[in-house]
Formats: sequence, structure tokens, C-alpha cells
Amino acid sequence: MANESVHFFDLYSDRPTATKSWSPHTLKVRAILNFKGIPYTQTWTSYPDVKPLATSLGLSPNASGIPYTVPIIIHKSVTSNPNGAIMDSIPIGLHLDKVFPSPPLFPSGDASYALLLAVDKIVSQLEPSIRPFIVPRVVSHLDERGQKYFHETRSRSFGKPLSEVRPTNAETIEALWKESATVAAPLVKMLAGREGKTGPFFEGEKAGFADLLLAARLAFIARYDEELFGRFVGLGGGELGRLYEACRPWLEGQGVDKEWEFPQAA
Ligand SMILES: N[C@@H](CCC(=O)N[C@@H](CS)C(=O)NCC(=O)O)C(=O)O
Repeated sequence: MANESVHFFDLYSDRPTATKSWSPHTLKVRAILNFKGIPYTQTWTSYPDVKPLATSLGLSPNASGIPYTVPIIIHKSVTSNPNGAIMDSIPIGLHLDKVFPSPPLFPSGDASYALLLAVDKIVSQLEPSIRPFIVPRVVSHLDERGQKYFHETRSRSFGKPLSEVRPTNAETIEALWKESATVAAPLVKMLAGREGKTGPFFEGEKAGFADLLLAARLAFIARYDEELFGRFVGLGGGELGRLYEACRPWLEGQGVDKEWEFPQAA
């Protein structure tokens, strides 16, 4: 069963191949597939099609947040769903690690799992200070139907038109950056490690899920705001930049494109 390809649903963008994948959530799964060298096919989905796709696969809505989301994968090894589908990046990662154990996503077992949860929590705390810079730049790279959906849903979540979300005032920009730098400080410290630590990853020379999760978020920033990315990379002794570079081949690797027929939203 481990020889069977995984099918992976990502979000469409018009970006060049290496950076076409941009979502901080789908990138986690892409990075895992590439890190483990799992053969996979991929379909680029439009935002309004995510829900019909998920329901056509018989997936239950997420317990919290947006009910139906990508990443979604399909693999014969999944028995919890009649179509072999799973949604949500962390459950997907845990499943893939069971079926394709090498190299492991948790090099130190339970300690690496605890590390993942801690890094996930800190990374999610970056959202309020980075989203206003990045989200308004995503929209023009989506397909036409995706643009309309994204504009409507994200304008609603920000409480103003998306075109007015990106801060232009220097004071607001600096205040948001200060918040980002404060949230990111423990990540930089963890990557720097104790005296004598070698290797760009949290656990030194061995990459794991926590590294891929953080690298996916850095890629989301790098794709849409090079200047902001440069500020993150400049924190501490450049630890975030070294992690990102080390993870880049996994973020950029591609599966084989495959069309997927499912009921499309109007
Ligand atoms: N906790 C989920 C979050 C996934 C998520 O938010 N995905 C977004 C794309 S970045 C999505 O599919 N949104 C669908 C929508 O906005 O309708 C995960 O890690 O997989």
C-alpha cells in the first residue's frame, strides 16, 4: 500500500512552478510528501470548489475554523473515510508518518510531537501581525472564481474591503512588525539552541514536522512580501533564513499534475 501514490489537493495560483504552492497549510503537506520522497499526484483547486470537493469525498467538517479546507489527500491506506480521504494538515501528517515512516517526522518521538504543538501554537500567533501584509497580495494570483470568493470572504473577515487592508502608514507597519518580532523571538532562540548546537533545524541536523510547519509559514511570507520576509530572516543570527533554505527543496518539489472531476460550485 505504501507503493501507491498519494493524491494531494493544493490551491491554484498563477505563480511560477517552484513557488506555485503558497498556502501555509497545503505547503505543510507538500513539504512532508517531498521530505519523505512519497510519490504523489496533485490537483490545483479553486477556493469555491473546496467545499464541494470535501463533501463529495464524504469528509466531515473541521471541528473549528473554516468547515471545509485544503489540504486534502486521498490514499488507499486511509480507512476512516470510504474514499480514503483526510482533511487538515496535522492529521494528514500523522497519517503519512505512520504509512511512510522513513525519514520520520518526529525524530525524537514524543518530544518532537510536543515540539510540533508548541511551534504550531507560536506560528498561529503570528497570524494577526502578518495577515494584513500578505492576504491582500494573494488575491490577484488566484483564478477568476477564486478571486471573487477570496475577495468576499476575506473582506468579511477583516471587516473592510481587502484592497484597504494592507497598512500604508509607517507607524502601523512598525507596530505590526514589532508584534511579529516579539512572537517570533522564541522560535529564533529555539533554532539557535544551546552552545554547540549544529544544523539548521530545531533538533539540529535532523528535520521534523515542526521545521516543515515553520518553513511553510515562512514560504507564505516570502511568496508575497519579500521585504517582510527579509525582516524575519534578519532576526537573531539569521536562524529563520537558514531553516527556510534547508527546507526549500521540500517546499518546492512537485507531484504529477492530475485533473480531478468533482461537482463544481456555481
Ligand atoms: N487547520 C487547517 C487549516 C487549513 C486552511 O485554513 N486552509 C485554507 C487555505 S489556506 C482553506 O482551504 N480555506 C477554504 C476557504 O477559505 O473556504 C489545516 O492545517 O489544514
